[in-house]
Amino acid sequence: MNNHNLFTALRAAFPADLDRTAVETADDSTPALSYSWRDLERASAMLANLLDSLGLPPASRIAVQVEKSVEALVLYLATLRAGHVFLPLNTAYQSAEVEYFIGNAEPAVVVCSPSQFGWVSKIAFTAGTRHVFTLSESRTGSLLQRAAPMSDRHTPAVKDQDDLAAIVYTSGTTGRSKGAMLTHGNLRSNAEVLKTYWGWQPDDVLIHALPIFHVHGLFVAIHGALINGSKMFWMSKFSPKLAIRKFSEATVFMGVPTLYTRMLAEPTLTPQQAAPMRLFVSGSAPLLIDTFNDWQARTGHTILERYGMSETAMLTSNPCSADTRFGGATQRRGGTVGFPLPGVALRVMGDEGEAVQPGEIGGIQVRGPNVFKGYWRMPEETAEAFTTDGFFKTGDVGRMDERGYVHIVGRSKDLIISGGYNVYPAEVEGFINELPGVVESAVVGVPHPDFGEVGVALIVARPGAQPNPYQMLALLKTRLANFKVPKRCFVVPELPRNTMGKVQKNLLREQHKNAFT
Ligand code: MLC
Ligand code: AMP
Repeated sequence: MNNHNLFTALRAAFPADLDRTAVETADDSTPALSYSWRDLERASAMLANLLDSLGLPPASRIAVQVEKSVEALVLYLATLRAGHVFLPLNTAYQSAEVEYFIGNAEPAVVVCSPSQFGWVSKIAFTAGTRHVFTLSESRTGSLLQRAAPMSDRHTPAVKDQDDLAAIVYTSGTTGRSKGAMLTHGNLRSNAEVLKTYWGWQPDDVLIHALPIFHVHGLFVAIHGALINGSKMFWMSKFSPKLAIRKFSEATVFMGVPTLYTRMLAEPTLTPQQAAPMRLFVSGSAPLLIDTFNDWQARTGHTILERYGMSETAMLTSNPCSADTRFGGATQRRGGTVGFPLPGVALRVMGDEGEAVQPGEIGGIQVRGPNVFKGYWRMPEETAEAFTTDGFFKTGDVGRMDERGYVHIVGRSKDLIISGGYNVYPAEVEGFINELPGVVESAVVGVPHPDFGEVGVALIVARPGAQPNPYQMLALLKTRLANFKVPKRCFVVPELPRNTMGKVQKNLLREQHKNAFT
């Protein structure tokens, strides 16, 4: 029987010489550590054996909220290998957020940082999780201790294409997060398409600078390197100076636009320094045309912008080399996210569900082997997200030009993308409205030179109350992931509303558009 376990596809791409370096850490403050392909093979077997020894039901959720480390990468591989479902959680999430995810996903195992064990384990045990392990960025904690005596041989669990590999939570417009269920087939097909479309070379080396709890760092970057048997430089935290230094030993870089703007601020970014590099990829948020042009001028390289989502992995990409489907187009165009990837059907639809004329703006819908299976335990939300003919409604608004390039022009979903992280105003407003002295609030996204876009909060106070904006933001930081906390807060007499009583967020965005520029 054919095993569709994603791990087996990644493992099959490991180089024949397992003693070569697979991952080398790259951090300013600590000496580099080197992990061979054999290390990844053996360590993932040991962790998979540990998971097997727990006697978990098949496809148990393994929730992981840990700092970035190579061991965390190995835990991801081990989860796939043992046939369970990886559930990554942003380390910025606070207790209310973690409580929701654990309550909703009911993981059999939770792995957290040793410093967070107290509150995370309390939440997990209350929700019925039987096993809570710890893992620190410096390789300490109960997870590795428990795995140490385990065998370093393990036969990967047999999986079907349609079996779940991961659940990635995305916030919803109503404020309730939804777990996007991604299958082994979704992730494998996307990794294989990108390997060809981005022309991965046998000697490519990736600078891995992104967090590994979201699609970009976890799937696009890790799968891209592993399925090509490529070495990774592993930065636990992005440092623009160090990334630029590493250009001399690498060939591929992937980042959100903020990473590019931060590197552009470094005088060491020169054409000579960037010369060894082959490919710079940007995604997760709109890349400003100025950043695209400045990067070309400063390095001689043209950034390849692509577009994706947690629910779908990658959907479109600018070409890396000739795309025969589009007349042999090779040009990477700024301000576009390129062509639908091979195998991805993409259409632009009007409000009444009709296809718009070429070049016209509408809602982007997609279908393909990469599109997720649905939202975890949310059949109604899942049904609403798909059309009757099986296309997923992305919530992004765009157009396809006459040459076939897709342009994202906005979003129908009320979403702020800040430094590549998604912030749903409804969720933040819910937390603000519970603060003392607040009647109601509105959160809007405004331009920001570093994060691209950030939230600004407008608060209406209760009669007689005088909420202090700084205290409000400080309080929010104790309850919400810090990247979701608005960067500014203003107390206003009232919120502008239209005749239907709906808050006119476009007016608020206009009023505050220069708050940071
Ligand atoms: C950090 N802060 C942010 C923030 N990141 N605020 C808003 N938006 C963000 N993205 C806060 C910090 O909490 C801190 O707040 C202050 O800003 C300054 O922090 P910093 O030290 O400058 O930030 P840093 O730790 O350097 O992080 C910035 C960053 C990081 C850009 C490196 O945000 C990052 O790695 N972003 C990548 C996100 C990503 O991987 N997205 C992919 C999603 S997948 P304070 O108040 O405590 O000082 C997806 C699908 C697809 O979208 O298509 O790929
Ligand atoms: P997430 O839910 O974190 O997976 O975020 C997915 C969303 O990020 C998409 O629906 C888009 O709105 C946005 N996105 C991803 N890539 C791009 C891009 N290159 N340009 C504009 N928006 C993007």
